[in-house]
Amino acid sequence: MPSSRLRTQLAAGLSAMYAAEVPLYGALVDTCGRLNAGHFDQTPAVHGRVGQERHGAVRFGSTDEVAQFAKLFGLFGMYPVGLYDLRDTASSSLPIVATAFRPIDATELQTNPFRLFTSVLVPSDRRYFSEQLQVQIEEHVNARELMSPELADLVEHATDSGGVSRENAGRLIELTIDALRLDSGALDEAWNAELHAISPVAADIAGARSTHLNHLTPRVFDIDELYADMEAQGVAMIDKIQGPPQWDGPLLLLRQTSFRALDEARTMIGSDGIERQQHVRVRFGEVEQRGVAVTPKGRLVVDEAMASDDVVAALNDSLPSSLNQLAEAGYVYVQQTHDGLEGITYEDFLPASAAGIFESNLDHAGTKDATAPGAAAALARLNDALGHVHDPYALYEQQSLDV
Ligand code: OOG
Ligand code: NI
Repeated sequence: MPSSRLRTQLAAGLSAMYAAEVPLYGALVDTCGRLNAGHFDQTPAVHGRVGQERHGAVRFGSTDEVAQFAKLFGLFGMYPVGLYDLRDTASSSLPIVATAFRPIDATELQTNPFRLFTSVLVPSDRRYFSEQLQVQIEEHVNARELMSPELADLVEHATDSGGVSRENAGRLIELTIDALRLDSGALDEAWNAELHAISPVAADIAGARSTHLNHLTPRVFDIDELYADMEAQGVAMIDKIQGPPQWDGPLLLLRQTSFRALDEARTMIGSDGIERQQHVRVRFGEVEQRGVAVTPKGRLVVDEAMASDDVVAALNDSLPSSLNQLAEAGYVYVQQTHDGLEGITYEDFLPASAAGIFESNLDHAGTKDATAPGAAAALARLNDALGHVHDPYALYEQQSLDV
């Protein structure tokens, strides 16, 4: 089976599963479809791609877990791109580094760009976890199996034989969806409370025996329009849209917003053996508008503008507003198509926005001792565990030459 077909089916299957479990996500997708249909200036090809486009997010407890799932995602034509460190991006406790699994060449991106923002906990970071807690987390994580034996076998078999056979495809997708479905089994109350006090994200990751898809994100043409429409429907959205705002020029990078994580009951078992319901917020829905990929030179200017009081004015003052001029001055990646010069779509994520999305769903900030030593090698360890993490800039560079 071509990996692009598998990826399209996986994205559709995950979306159906998530809509069944988180109905508000289904409503978000419907709203996106309705609003996108009104954008008559877009070509049918663009409508086709944007309409089915999604990203999701999963969180892991160790680099070994990420490496195991990297093999699985590879079967779907999704490879690790970019490294993100969220530990210093927010005032809340986010003991997290991340990468994103996505297609890496222009044709595969055009067929289906489904991506997964993939985080991993850093228990060795002393600003959050004591040595003793690190050992406990590692023991807990190393003792769990995130893949069923059947899924693990299918992955091994497909990896060894150079791909997924037609007869195994359906089962592989089914089992992958199962592995990413929230498990409603009872959790250890004391263990969860200990992790939760430090970081609700750490509890979500290491407090359970499984991982789960925590959101899916459809793409829209106009996120301001979407935001206003959802609010008018009475859906509580987070209070802002993350990322570089609309300015005089073409949209840059990525804008995102989300509805708050659902208040869901989970069963916890106390040390007294008694089961209690506890409220957690771990599943939400997000939406995004994607703009043009910027070069390292462009990124410096955007990041500087984002740090100023009036971001729109800063962008307008520091950048030319036409795509042509932006490309000529080396700020953005473009390609020459038969319709003329086109911006290359940004396919990745933004650490500040990611941290904002994480943070907006926390019920408390957790703790962080800024004076303790951080685990500076965490990004390098993630990179090493995956063998090779692609540099996003090199991929955009390649795309700009491909056409
Ligand atoms: C991931 C949050 C980051 C995005 O779109 O930036 C993310 C998470 O909450 O696990 O998905
Ligand atoms: Ni997201």
